[in-house]
Amino acid sequence: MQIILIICAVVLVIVFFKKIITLIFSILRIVTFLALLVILFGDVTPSDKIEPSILCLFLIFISSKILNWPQSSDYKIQEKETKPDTQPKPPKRDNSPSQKKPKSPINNIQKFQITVLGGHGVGKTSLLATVYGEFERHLTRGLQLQVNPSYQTRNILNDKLGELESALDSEIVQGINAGEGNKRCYQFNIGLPLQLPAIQLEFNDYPGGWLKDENYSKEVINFLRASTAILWVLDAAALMVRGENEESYSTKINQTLHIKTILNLAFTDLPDNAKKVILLVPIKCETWTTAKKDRLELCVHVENECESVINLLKSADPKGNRFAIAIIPVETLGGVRFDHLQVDANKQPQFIFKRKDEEALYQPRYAEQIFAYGLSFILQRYSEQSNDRKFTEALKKLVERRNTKEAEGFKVLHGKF
Ligand SMILES: Nc1nc2c(ncn2[C@@H]2O[C@H](COP(=O)(O)OP(=O)(O)O)[C@@H](O)[C@H]2O)c(=O)[nH]1
Ligand SMILES: [Mg+2]
Repeated sequence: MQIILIICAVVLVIVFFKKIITLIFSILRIVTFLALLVILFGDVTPSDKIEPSILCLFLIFISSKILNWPQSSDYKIQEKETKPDTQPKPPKRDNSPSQKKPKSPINNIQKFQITVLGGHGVGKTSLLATVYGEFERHLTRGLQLQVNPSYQTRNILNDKLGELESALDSEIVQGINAGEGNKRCYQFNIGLPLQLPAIQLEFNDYPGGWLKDENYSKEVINFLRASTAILWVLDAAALMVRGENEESYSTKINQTLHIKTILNLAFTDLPDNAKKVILLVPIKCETWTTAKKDRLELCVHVENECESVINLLKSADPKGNRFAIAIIPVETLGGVRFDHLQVDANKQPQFIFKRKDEEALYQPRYAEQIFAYGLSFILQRYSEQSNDRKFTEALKKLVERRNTKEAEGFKVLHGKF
């Protein structure tokens, strides 16, 4: 009993001690301030004013620091929770009343997952960087939409954009390479201008190696099942160019068999309410987007390469209410052309690209179509799920900006966009 009383007394003294310290410093600040006024405006010779004034200012500064300390740290915590560009933390599973925090506006953000698939070095990261760069450059104009990448996403994609811009300076040699070993995750927050973001896009860019490995492929399959959009990136040169004996290197470079296996597993027995947009994106296609004949041929190659997956989705959704599939060719460099195919010492193919001519520039084309087709699909899902029509205007504009010309290589293969 005595011990409890002693503990209570100690706690009370600590609490009071804090209060008393605060009180003493408040009084000190007021007294010093009054003293400063007297020194400055009182009957004191100017040379005698300097030292006492400095002492008073120092005391005011110290007492303010001590008194303001708790408020400034509180402010920092609040700033962290409401800053629009920060990423929301995953929701905690613990729902006990003591753990519940007031709902911050950023918690209302709706997440959409996007999977980026393709073989090593086909250009997945280049595509994302170009889409991001084009959005920053052109699309925000008049679109009533604000797109903010997370800090890390901005850094990685800006670095990649720098790499792409200087890629034209020398001959580009592309073959079968080891590629990256890690998955990359990119996040963008989307909202109306000057408002808190309403949507978070989470892109997972999977390295080609994950598609072959059974342990890793499970994660890819789960992410694919939960994804609203899938970007299937294909190397156009590997689709269009044949070797000396007419052999195609597409299966090897585009890793078509592994991707098809994974997509078939992921898309089997999807829930009835699952809606997805699948964009088949041939890149490195500058050489085949000038002549109409080449564009149509590229489309045919893409359709043939992805046929089994397209058919699976079509048979699961004959009316096209749930799945939308389109071919969207993107030129992430623009100023280069395919020159020739060679074989290295290990008999592996190498595709050589060169600058179109001396004046040719880094000039990406059609990257904005990924937004026109993909983001508009996601905004529609957002409106349906949240019953919120705030993006109607942006959606209208995105739909207007879609390129629907088959003669330019764009083709809707299934469903409604
Ligand atoms: N010819 C050509 N090469 C490109 C194009 N876009 C990217 N590349 C090159 O493709 C290579 C691999 O790109 P990257 O995005 O890292 O591939 P990832 O492994 O699929 O992410 C780089 O050397 C790029 O310079 C393009 O539009 N045309
Ligand atoms: Mg990459």
